[in-house]
Amino acid sequence: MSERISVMQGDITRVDVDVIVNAANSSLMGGGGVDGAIHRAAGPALLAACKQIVQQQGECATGHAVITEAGNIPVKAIIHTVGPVWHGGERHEAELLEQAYRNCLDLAAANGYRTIAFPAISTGVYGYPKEQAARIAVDVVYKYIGIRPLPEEVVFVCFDEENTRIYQQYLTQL
Ligand code: AR6
Repeated sequence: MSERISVMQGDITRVDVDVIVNAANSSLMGGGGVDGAIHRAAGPALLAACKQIVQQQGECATGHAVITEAGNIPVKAIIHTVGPVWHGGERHEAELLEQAYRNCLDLAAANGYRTIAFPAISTGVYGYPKEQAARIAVDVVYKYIGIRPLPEEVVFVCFDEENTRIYQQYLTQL
């Protein structure tokens, strides 16, 4: 089963999968980091789609996820989730991060997508300790795909070397 999970270093907007995940904020109006990169690559159609969602159902709460078109990025869809801001670990951060990953996997599966790429949610601006975040990401995905057919393949796309090394280390332990 662990052959269904892989790690690579790079830019998530350039990965060949059905759906990519964005580490967004609750406003869904874009931002820095991976969110900025995705909005830049996708173009204005993505912002318009996000605005429509916020108009219809309000902002996206921490741990929740929504799905949109992908604009100019050559994937089928983008799933936007909001990871927790790290406050020291006493504010349900782990639970919220697990929830974020699980909701993304649910949305991908519900839409029939076979391959999904995740960034290291919350480990940039939101300050989640990288080792702890990687363990949660890998554990949630491993358990999820262990009992479900979809998504068939999950790619963790790390931007920095530190996260790449951490993820590789956890994956070899599976
Ligand atoms: N591809 C893959 N990963 C990336 C890319 C990229 N192109 N660019 C950065 N990363 P962050 P967060 C990595 O800060 O911590 C935004 O402003 C980065 O190295 O993007 O969840 C949102 O609007 C890090 O490991 O997201 C929110 O306000 C990881 O992506 C806030 O940041 C996550 O870093 C969300 O903070």
